[in-house]
Amino acid sequence: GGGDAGTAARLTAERYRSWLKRIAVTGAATGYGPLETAVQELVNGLEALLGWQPSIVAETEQAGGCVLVGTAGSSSVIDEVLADGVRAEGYRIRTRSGDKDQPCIIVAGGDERGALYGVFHLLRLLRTGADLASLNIMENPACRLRMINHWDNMDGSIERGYAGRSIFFRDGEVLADSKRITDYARLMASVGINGIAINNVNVHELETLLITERYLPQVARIADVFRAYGITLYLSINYSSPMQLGGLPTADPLDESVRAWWRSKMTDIYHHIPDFGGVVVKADSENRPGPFTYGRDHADGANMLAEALEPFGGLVLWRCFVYNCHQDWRDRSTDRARAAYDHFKPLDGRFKDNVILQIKNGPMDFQVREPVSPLIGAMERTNQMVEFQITQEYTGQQRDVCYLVPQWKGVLDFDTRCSGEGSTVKRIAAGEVHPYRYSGITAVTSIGDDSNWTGHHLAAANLYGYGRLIWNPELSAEEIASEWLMMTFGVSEEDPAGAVITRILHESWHTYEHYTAPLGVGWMVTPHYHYGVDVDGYEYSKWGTYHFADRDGIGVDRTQATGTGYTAQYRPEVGQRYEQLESCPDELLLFFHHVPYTHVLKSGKTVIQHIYDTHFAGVEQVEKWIGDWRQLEGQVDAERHAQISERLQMQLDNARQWRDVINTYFYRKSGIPDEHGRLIY
Ligand code: GCW
Repeated sequence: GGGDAGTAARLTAERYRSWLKRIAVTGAATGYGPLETAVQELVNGLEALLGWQPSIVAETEQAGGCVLVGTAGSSSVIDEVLADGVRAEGYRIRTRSGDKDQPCIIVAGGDERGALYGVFHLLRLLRTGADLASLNIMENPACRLRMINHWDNMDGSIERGYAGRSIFFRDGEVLADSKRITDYARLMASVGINGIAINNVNVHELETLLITERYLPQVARIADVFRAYGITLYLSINYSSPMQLGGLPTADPLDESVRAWWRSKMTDIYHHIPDFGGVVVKADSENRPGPFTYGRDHADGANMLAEALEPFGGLVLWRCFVYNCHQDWRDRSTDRARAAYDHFKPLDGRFKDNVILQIKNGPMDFQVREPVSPLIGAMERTNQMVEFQITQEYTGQQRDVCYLVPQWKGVLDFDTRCSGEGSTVKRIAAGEVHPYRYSGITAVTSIGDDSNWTGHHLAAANLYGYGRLIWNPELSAEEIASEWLMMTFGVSEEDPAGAVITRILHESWHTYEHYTAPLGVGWMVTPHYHYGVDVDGYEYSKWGTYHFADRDGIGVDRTQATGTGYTAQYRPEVGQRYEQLESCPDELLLFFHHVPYTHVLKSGKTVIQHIYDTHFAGVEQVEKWIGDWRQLEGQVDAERHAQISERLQMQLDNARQWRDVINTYFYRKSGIPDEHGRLIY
């Protein structure tokens, strides 16, 4: 920050000028787009970041002070730089010295997408003030499918959206000409996203029509915008479309007329969008239609769509969020956490190879803390991808700060042991553990038409961080935050403002966990909204979401010995760690065990004292952030400073309410006072 920013920017621009005077491009003009986009982005980026327009020259004239952008096979210079290591969508950036006057920077893409990602990397280097003198960077994406799911509805609303209205739809229309969509494509491509499903997995009546002539022409225009940025478009579909659109009496996947209907439907879609990615399907889940109605299973259901998509190279992303949402809370034998594994594991080997099962990171539903889903990696012969949630449904709804990259990293680094030691989720998603034909990672996005995209300015770190992390899961949460900080606020962690923002981000997930549901138990939220506290809101309900707190203890017994047997869904090395009270990590204790309030944690505290301490600490943490943030007035631009202050204040109100309700509730239940005698109501 500070008043020297202008001077600093001028100096940086001066330093870079000699390197970036000209741009040359080499690569077959496929008309497909990303290479052209790469050049355009470089021109725009240089102008925006450094204040000049580079000239575009022919490859032969490049000489010094030039950036050469190209794709594999287009020139000997590019191929030499690419050498052997760069794969599809990867790139290499090298400074080539020894040229006549000045050296040249070469951005060589394994393909067009690679060239585009390479250019965005170069722009990132400029924005973060890197030295260009001896660049030698090679990057390949960790996984093949790097996706985003939107839960946008055609009336413009967004299910679980906290940043305004949809950028794609409004009042039943597709916003095909929106400039916002181009900006969004740029944002997503800049972190390597290559696939986007634009509509909600809950496909309602109007959205069912997206795959009809009424809307396909406009959807195709959105696909054009994304294509230029190397992003493939997908749609969520309604499983009973053959009935709703085709007038058939059934949507039975084994019925020949249904199969024929889908084949012809896919032909229509590909007529409009030749590189359509495929369909996302929420079937037999939370009252959505699916194959169960016809006595068929998920493999029958998915394969029928897969067969229709196969001739076009399309994919079926079949969600595994399948559980009984009409459970009787009196029934202690049913455990929602078990559902995905119980439904899908027996089907391993039955899915066609253009079906990918899309599995939420945890067995329940994007809680602030959950174990990793035991289904991940458990199916050797079935393609899988992991689903995260960027939109902060259960983690503060972009009113409260919650930097989720550390949570996602924990999931990606988790060793499932499904194929011996080292069978981490990131390697499964990369297709390195089982030889999946397709695999990867997707996430429910957090954006809307708010001017800052994500509602809370700091929530943008999650959107950026998601893309960076799934491109390279070896990046640390700190590195990602630091890049984001520099590019968003123009400061490093050493700057006073940068230091505060960094600290808030890094403390935020634990802070949110501290003042909300303790020790992995989850779900003490206001039903339906999922923001704010309601300890028993989901307790006597049909959703399978219980904490079982009584006067003696709390938690869900999911052990094999005395509980629901959920721990047996993990490989024994993993399951045993959770099964035994002694080895179960504190932060997941109540997810796996029902214990008395006096049970002593590994931390040395009793469960009840842990509840009190963390809830007081969580609020204090937010109070501290507010104090620190106030100090930055004048150091961060006024608009962002004010907006973040306002949201921190909302977070404080929320945290206090959680603290007081939770502490009071458990004090009344247990009758055990706080050791430190603090105020409990
Ligand atoms: O978490 C639940 C959400 C629903 C969502 C569902 C899902 C789109 O509360 O809003 O529906 O998950 O993932 O399908």
